[in-house]
Amino acid sequence: MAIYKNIYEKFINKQKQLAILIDPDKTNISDAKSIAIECEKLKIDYIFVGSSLLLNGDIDSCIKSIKSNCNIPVIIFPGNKMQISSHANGILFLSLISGRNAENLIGNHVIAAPQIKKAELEVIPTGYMLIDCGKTTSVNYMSNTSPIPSDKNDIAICTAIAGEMLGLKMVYLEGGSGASKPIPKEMIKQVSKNITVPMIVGGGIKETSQASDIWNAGADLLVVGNALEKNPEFIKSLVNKRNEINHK
Ligand code: 1GP
Repeated sequence: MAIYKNIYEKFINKQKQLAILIDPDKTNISDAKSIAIECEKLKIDYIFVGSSLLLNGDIDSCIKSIKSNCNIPVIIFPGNKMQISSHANGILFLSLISGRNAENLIGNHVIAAPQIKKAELEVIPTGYMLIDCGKTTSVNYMSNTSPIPSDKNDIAICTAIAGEMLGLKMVYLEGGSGASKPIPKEMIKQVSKNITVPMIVGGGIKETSQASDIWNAGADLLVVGNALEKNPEFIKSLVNKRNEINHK
């Protein structure tokens, strides 16, 4: 439970956290190596690895390359039940609680459970909530579920509360990779006020001011993917912002 313990302790101490998302389909081994070295230097909290689909990428080699170049915990953020690797440190065991598709609530979990157990990964049960952030994202399409409308704070609040009541250890508000805009601040604020587990927020974060608004609204762990692929320098400014908020 080392990873969750660390996330939870920081959450209790109101320390904001930052994870970067590496997509093995878009990141070759040598890029994974340089990202890992940079993340180590900047003291990124976590590296998430996952992809909606794996066309050419290889999750094992990608994680091995990251692990041999940094000491940051690598957490699988699985796009589907096949994305499991014993080289990672942990896995988000995602229940898509915003949807009503039984496969994403329990079916895939049953299939993946023995592999995950064999891989000896730290399993972090996480309530995954898709929020409509302006366009149909891969996860909406692939999961065959409708996202929660971005102005329906009441639905988001009740869904997150139910997730916590079911024993899920974190709630993940997902705008979708490459979302045109991040999740609204007000929804983040309302959900965070109503739960007592750490909240992850990701999707469509392209500017430091958006990251700072999201942290200040109550997100504990922020995840950024696409924007870093386009502008590797962005990571430095996110780290500076996280440090500034944490040292206030
Ligand atoms: C993590 O899916 C996101 O929650 C990543 O989204 O690629 O838009 O940063 P971006």
